[in-house]
Amino acid sequence: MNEIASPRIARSVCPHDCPSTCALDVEVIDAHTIGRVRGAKDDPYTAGVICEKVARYAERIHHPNRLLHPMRRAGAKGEGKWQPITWDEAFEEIVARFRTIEDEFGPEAIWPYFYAGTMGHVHRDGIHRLRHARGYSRQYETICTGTAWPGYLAGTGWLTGTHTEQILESDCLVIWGTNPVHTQVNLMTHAMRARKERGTRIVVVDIYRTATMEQADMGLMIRPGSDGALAVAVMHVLLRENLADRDYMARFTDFGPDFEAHLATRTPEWASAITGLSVADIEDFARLVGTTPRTFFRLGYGFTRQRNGSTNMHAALSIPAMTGAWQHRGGGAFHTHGGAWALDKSLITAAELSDPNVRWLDMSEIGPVLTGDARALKNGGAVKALFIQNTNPMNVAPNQELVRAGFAREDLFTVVHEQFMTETADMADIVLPATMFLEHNDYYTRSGHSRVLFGPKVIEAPGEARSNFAVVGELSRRLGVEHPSLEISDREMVAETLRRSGYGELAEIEVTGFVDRALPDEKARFADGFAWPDGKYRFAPNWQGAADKKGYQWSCDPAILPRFADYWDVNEPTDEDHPFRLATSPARAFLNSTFTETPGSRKRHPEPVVFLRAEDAAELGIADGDAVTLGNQRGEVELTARFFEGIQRGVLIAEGIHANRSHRGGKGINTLIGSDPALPFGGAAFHDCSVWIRPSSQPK
Ligand SMILES: Nc1nc2c(c(=O)[nH]1)N[C@H]1C(S)=C(S)[C@@H](COP(=O)(O)OP(=O)(O)OC[C@H]3O[C@@H](n4cnc5c(=O)[nH]c(N)nc54)[C@H](O)[C@@H]3O)O[C@H]1N2
Ligand SMILES: Nc1nc2c(c(=O)[nH]1)N[C@H]1C(S)=C(S)[C@@H](COP(=O)(O)OP(=O)(O)OC[C@H]3O[C@@H](n4cnc5c(=O)[nH]c(N)nc54)[C@H](O)[C@@H]3O)O[C@H]1N2
Ligand code: SF4
Ligand SMILES: [Mo]
Repeated sequence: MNEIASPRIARSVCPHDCPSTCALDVEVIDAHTIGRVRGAKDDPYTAGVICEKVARYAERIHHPNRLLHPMRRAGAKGEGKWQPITWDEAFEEIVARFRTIEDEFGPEAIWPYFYAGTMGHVHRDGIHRLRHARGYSRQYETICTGTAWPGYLAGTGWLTGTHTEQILESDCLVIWGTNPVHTQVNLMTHAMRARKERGTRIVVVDIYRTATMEQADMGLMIRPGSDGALAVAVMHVLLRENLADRDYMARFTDFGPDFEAHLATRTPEWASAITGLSVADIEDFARLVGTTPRTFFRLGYGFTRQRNGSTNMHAALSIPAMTGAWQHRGGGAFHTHGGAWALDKSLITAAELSDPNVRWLDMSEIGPVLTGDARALKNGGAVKALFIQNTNPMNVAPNQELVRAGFAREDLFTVVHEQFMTETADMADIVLPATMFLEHNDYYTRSGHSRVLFGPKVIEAPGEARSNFAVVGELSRRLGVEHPSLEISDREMVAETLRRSGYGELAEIEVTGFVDRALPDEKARFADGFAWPDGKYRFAPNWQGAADKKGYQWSCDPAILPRFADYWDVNEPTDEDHPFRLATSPARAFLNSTFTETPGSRKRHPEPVVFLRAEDAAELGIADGDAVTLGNQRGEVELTARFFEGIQRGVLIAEGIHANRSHRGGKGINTLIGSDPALPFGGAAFHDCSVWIRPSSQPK
């Protein structure tokens, strides 16, 4: 065990799956207890501001319901009966079951399943050591970034963009398909500062009047999934009104007569019918970005959680390539800094043991996978065991009826390593208690900005909780794995990874707590060209190039994709039986399903509600506050109706992933969402769903 430094204020990093990755100042009361958590003032990105849910972290880390001891299921699956066991007994049972399954069905019958409960690389990605060493099924990681990244890559060839600090030099900030007031507070800190200091105009593109749109100078409320239409109509106006930078396009893009002819048909009138915006709105937006060279496009994840989301990302990203905004400081676009880290994580993941012949299973398709869908199983055998860390698929994964049926299988052996008795842990055979970020060492990359930060262990873990790294290590050893990563501590793993990656020595890094990996400004803004061999941005997206760079797998025939930046009509259609479009946008005080356990967050979001227009409700006999049922071919979910005029006719918004058990009827919002892989490379279309709605009191 490492020695614990106990200063009154410890520097740390928020570990949650949020682009902000805030630098934190944590009050340490004693070796087991923290007090207030504050945003670090001396971190230029955090700038002293963090979200309310993490400011109250003491509620979470010292929560009375934290898991403290390993447990074995004592009743039927999901019945909630548990028997405490020792770690030794837990490991013995897991090893015995895994061995039997390996022998009988082969190693691919075991699926280590994880996501980003902690974003620390050592404790998040260390699970791959077990997978690679034993030849267990691989996980195709689509649930969050599967639609967003390919769209960006297909244009620029690289996942980087203009430094977010340069928002202070922008004259216009376009916040597109993201709701930073809820999901990334720092962006708002910088946006508001820019407006105050420079008069920066703020445009927000979303499908309802979000808390972010409330703050905007121009709010564009569009129909779900219609972003591509808005983007190409903006480009139509830019060309028509001579606002496109033709010199820039000739040097830095593949712009040509075919694309110009294509855009000639994408008129504002055409886009008005698809987006629901007026022609004047579209023209005003085009003129604003066309006459403001320093326009910064902050492109989010939300608008890509549509079946056509990848093409929408690419279309929106194409606007600054036409205006030449990339040429100016404070101009261009940003989605994630993920391409810039150049980390050597091979020791964390035991990359050299990875067998290219082992099948990939798509994490978003966990429902079909566990219920024996041959396509989802890649025509291989059934999954017989799950080892889960860092994620709560019984609540967050789409197509919940299948997920639930899968987890209920008697022949499935499920191990869940968790901090709380989540709805996934409820379905386990063995539950193992996990540490929280202040109880272990890790480093964190910041996707919304260029710093890599160190988060040291500052207090002792409660009960018998063990870290992900320790548990994977011990399980691997007991399964007979030999690997250098099994010989070292989490702190040594951080140090060695940073060293191998050329970041320097941890002893020096921990003095400030970070390394800045900002690319030179010109490189981040693609001032010397984009990341394709000819240096040119692709208005004709290079999907195969994106697939080659990231190992993406096609979920459709490449020939069906639009040739150029465009609106692609492949979303779930509405029809007479399913006339409403539902999106499941993020709630402010939850983070996916995390924080649904803390009192402060529950107070802010006491029950699952769905926003709808009073006019729509009136036609259906729904009153404000009524219990309503939403349904489609995948199932039914109950929520409380809330009238909201900041939403369009025919659209429903259910903010946040409440626990399934918080819904009357016990079915959560992801019951309604499809798990069919989004196009072209998979991913879940969480905001693309057609449903009916009726008062729950009314029979079908
Ligand atoms: N408070 C809070 N913070 C979070 C999270 C959370 O759940 N709660 N989740 C975290 C995670 S894992 C992630 S990946 C990030 C995601 O953060 P974001 O990038 O902000 O993405 P989303 O949260 O999915 O959705 C953002 C917005 O996209 C809108 N949207 C949906 N469909 C469309 C569309 O077709 N067009 C347009 N223009 N907009 C659309 C939604 O209404 C929503 O307001 O946030 C992280 N931070
Ligand atoms: N309807 C709907 N569904 C969605 C989304 C949406 O917008 N709408 N968003 C999707 C997105 S973007 C994402 S990223 C996924 C995220 O889905 P998940 O990855 O499941 O994220 P969380 O719900 O935050 O659950 C993370 C879990 O990890 C646990 N955890 C945290 N730290 C540790 C640790 O150190 N060790 C261990 N063992 N466990 C830990 C937490 O207690 C928590 O239960 O959800 C997706 N689901
Ligand atoms: S959840 Fe996001 S905004 Fe809140 S402290 Fe963590 S990184 Fe910062
Ligand atoms: Mo995410």
